[in-house]
Amino acid sequence: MGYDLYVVTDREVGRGLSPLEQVSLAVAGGADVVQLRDKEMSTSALLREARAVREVTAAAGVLFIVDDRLDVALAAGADGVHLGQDDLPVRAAREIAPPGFIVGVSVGDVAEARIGVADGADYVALSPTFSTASKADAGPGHGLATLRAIRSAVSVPVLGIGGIGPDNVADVINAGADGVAVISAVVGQEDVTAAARNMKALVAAAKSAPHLSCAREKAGDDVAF
Ligand code: TZP
Ligand code: MG
Repeated sequence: MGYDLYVVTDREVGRGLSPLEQVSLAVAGGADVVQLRDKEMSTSALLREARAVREVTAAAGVLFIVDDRLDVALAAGADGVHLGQDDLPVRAAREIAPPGFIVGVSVGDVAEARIGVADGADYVALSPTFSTASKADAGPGHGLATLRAIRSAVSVPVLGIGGIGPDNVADVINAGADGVAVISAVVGQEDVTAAARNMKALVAAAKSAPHLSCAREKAGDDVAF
């Protein structure tokens, strides 16, 4: 299963849609992975939402990741957890999680990516790839050169997250990303399903275009394509 289009829920950006509604609409548009990310809900409410998201994603064969909360992810039967640099350490999550459980980690540079993978991360996300208004403390974007460097440094899937939309998604794939994780480009759009379908098609097009395939092979070089 791929990571081409990884959709993250957000209460504010999602224009009043519940996380479950955001997930359902994104899944209808072909999201490959969904992440339940909600920092406001009580733990019991988050678990209820996660269990409902689990049903929708299981029926569609879509990977389900919970942000931050390994306990909620395990209790809901999610496929994995996504951890930041200040969250439960990847190594600790790996020790608790059952075999096959996905542990993803946000990284800001090559060193963090290498450590994440050494500690057992199944994928890394360059966070933020570009600057974004969707995460208050995201800081400035690390850019495509860092993405290329991470791509050549680790062998697990690499995602871009932060500031990615229809206009720059091909650049991110071209720099060697296996997929893109987005909030506003999908759940912030009026037609969430159509936005997901469009982003997914743009990722697929970038991956299949011959000159971009060539660029992907060379990702990691300091060459401008
Ligand atoms: N982590 C790093 S940037 C970000 C998260 C959750 C926000 C991404 O939102 P958008 O709207 O796709 O820039
Ligand atoms: Mg976190």
